[in-house]
Amino acid sequence: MGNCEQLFATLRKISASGNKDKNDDFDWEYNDGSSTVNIESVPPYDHTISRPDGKYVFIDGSLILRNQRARLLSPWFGQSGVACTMTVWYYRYGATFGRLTVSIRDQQTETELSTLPSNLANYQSWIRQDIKIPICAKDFQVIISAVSEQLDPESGGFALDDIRLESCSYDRGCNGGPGLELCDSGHCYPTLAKCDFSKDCCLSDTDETNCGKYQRCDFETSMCRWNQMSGDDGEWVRQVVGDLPPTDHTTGSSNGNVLLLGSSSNSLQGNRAWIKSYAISATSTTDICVLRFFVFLGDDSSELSIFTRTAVGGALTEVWSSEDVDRKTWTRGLVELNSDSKFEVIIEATKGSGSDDGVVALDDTSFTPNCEESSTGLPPAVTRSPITTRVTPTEGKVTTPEATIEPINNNVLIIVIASILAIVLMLVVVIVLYCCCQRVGKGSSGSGSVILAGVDNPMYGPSDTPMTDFKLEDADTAPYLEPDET
Ligand SMILES: [Ca+2]
Ligand SMILES: [Ca+2]
Ligand SMILES: [Ca+2]
Ligand SMILES: [Ca+2]
Repeated sequence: MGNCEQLFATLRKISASGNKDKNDDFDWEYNDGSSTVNIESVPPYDHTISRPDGKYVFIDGSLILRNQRARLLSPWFGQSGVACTMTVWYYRYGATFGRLTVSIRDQQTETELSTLPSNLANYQSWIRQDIKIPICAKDFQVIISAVSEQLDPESGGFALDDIRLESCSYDRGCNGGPGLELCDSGHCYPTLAKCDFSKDCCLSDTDETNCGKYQRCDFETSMCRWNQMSGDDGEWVRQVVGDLPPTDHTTGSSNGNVLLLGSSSNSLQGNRAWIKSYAISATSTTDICVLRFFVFLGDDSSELSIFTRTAVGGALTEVWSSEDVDRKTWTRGLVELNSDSKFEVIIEATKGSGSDDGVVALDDTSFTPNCEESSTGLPPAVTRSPITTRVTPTEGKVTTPEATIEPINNNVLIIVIASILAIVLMLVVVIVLYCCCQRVGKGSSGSGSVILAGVDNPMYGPSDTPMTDFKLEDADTAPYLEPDET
């Protein structure tokens, strides 16, 4: 049960004593940098020192039949930690050979971890590939296999160099300290990793037990304390994962549930959806409130942003954005939340460009115990100030969840006032027209109907004078009556 890094040091530079599998079909060959290897287009230099006399291993496709395989074995390891990664440099040369895979095996099973890319772009150059070793792997061996897919043996294949494992040790005997907690196994883990739905203790579940004080949601049966909001372009949907992401974070299975935006065909690029948290009490400087979560972004234009606000409809402050997050993988996010007054957290997903690839998925949110629920909700915004301040000053994006509600009310008010004014104006016009008609009707005594042609109203007939009590009419009567009387 030794230190992974020490054990793997034996493979840091490929040596002639590299482990060969006795049960495979052919062997990785060792190029010790001498000029005895005489195969066309075999790597002309190694990766370690970039020199013709550098050392590496390779396979010679001209000697290998279809479906035959060569396996390079690591030593056996006792216990990996939670962040163990294997790095390998590989080189494709000559005729297209087949597949290069990395697997892990214990005493019972062998599991393929990765098939290394064989596209044209990485032909005849040294390419780095990182492979994550399953967390807390125990009594295991790593295997790199080349499998022939050639119809006929041809010169060509793969070369390997500089295989190493990083961050693989699982040190015991930690005494804790500021920002550290102790696993039952004697290992230490960061305090901020407690109850975050991510295993940080091997040999026990110390860090993921006794989580009652944490406000957590794995989205398996409900949205917990998260609420949908209006004023955005749609809703997050709690659902079982599909093509993307292929597994949720909680269970790591295709049956797990996540909160998703963008899987349906009616979700368009740039569409946004918001959820908000419960109201959280003002924070103190000593006991910070932290939100942990896991996000899966489908393509480069999918986005997740996190804001806080201290009033309903009030200004939003961006506290986290996904600009540097890797795509198509579950990524852990962590944001410290500080506020002098009670606040809510708003999580915004923005659909990316790909119809299927542009998804945004959220899983396993957890607030630390200092994110205490406020006994009352947020007050409404006193004045409208739809200005978003960003932690990163490089962009000036303005996002105002629910801020659109009040402008809509203002618009309604404007429409109502405008309607009333229009009706009053129409009444005035009708009255003025009516007065003119009355005048003309009386004045011309027979020709008034000509002026009001098109207005079908017998009241304006030549002999009809029912409106004599109308003051304005009275005042104007004399001049118009004059012609008739003369
Ligand atoms: Ca080398
Ligand atoms: Ca954890
Ligand atoms: Ca919504
Ligand atoms: Ca889940």
